[in-house]
Amino acid sequence: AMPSAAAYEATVTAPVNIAVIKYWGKRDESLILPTNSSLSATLSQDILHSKTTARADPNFTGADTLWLNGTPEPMSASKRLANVVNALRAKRAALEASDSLLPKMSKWIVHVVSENNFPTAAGLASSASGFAALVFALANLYQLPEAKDGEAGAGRSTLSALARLGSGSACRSLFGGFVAWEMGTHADGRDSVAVPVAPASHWTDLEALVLVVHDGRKGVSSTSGMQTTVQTSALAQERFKSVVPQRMFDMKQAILRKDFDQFAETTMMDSNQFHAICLDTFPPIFYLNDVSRAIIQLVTDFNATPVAGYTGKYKVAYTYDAGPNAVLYLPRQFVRPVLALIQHYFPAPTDVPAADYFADPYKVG
Ligand code: 2P0
Repeated sequence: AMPSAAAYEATVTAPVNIAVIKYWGKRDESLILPTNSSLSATLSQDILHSKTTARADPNFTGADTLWLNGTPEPMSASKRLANVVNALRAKRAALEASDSLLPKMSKWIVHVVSENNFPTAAGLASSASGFAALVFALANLYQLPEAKDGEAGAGRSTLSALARLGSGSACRSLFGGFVAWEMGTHADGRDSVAVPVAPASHWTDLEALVLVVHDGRKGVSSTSGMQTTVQTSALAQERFKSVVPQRMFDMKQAILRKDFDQFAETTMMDSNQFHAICLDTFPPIFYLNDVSRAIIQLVTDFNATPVAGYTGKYKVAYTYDAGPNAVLYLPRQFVRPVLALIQHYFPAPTDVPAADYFADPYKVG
């Protein structure tokens, strides 16, 4: 009988990130290289994360398989999924080639189980945390040196480039806190990686609120939507060239200085411009709806209302991704008043349990 070889397994979690400088446009579709740099804040993993277990076993037969929220799918069914797994397997094979004592895990079938601890009905993209968790789980399973690097090490950025092959925004979920995705200049994508700007502990007063306006699937997928934008929008070309570089600089400075006014203004203007280039796309893409726009008006009015003892220009900032749901960033002192305003102007529908309507605020983590 064959001696039974050990199986290996690794379990990790990865966080959700919400961009404050938006990624929208690719210069290379297969390597997922962006037309502009972007920057995000990570939401606390205590509340929102993808949890992924990867297992390699010499006795597994059949195909590499992913159970995503319980549903099995061969990993070869998705080109992006296959690209990510193949890239990590190649890194493991290179390690094995240089050290004959290592188990030949790269030859074994892998099973991956991935779950989000937030309902898809939260209206938050799960591809970012999902691909980040997949890459980190496989890197740990394969005991890659990059996986041993903490968030301050270069290994994490190297892994972020592999998450990028799954979904662009996923590269920003390999870190916590405030994270830049530098677009890079190389054609092979080696410098199109995520880099930490500041850890979450740097700015503990900043909170995020997720306002679910509509929990259905979006009409136009990000991948095809941004393709049409790059092909048809002249305004987008102006954004890539003349607007985003300065905003990346301003945003990093705002975060490092914990300057909420600069952070808020840049965040809101960049959300507006992202939706403007969607409108400038032909045929146009509409992600905001009337409720989204009413929330923008409410935030604008609240910011214009003086609060005794507060000297800042802004008290809350909105941002919207490829859908109608709002994410608000705000200093902790304004969480209660803003939630009270939201409840007043957008009372809970009678068919939604109060606990679902009014969950805890999300910490930026
Ligand atoms: C972002 N979004 O920066 C922007 C803002 C949506 C609006 O990244 O084609 O799902 O997989 O690279 O990452 C959504 O795009 O697109 C996105 P692919 P992805 O968060």
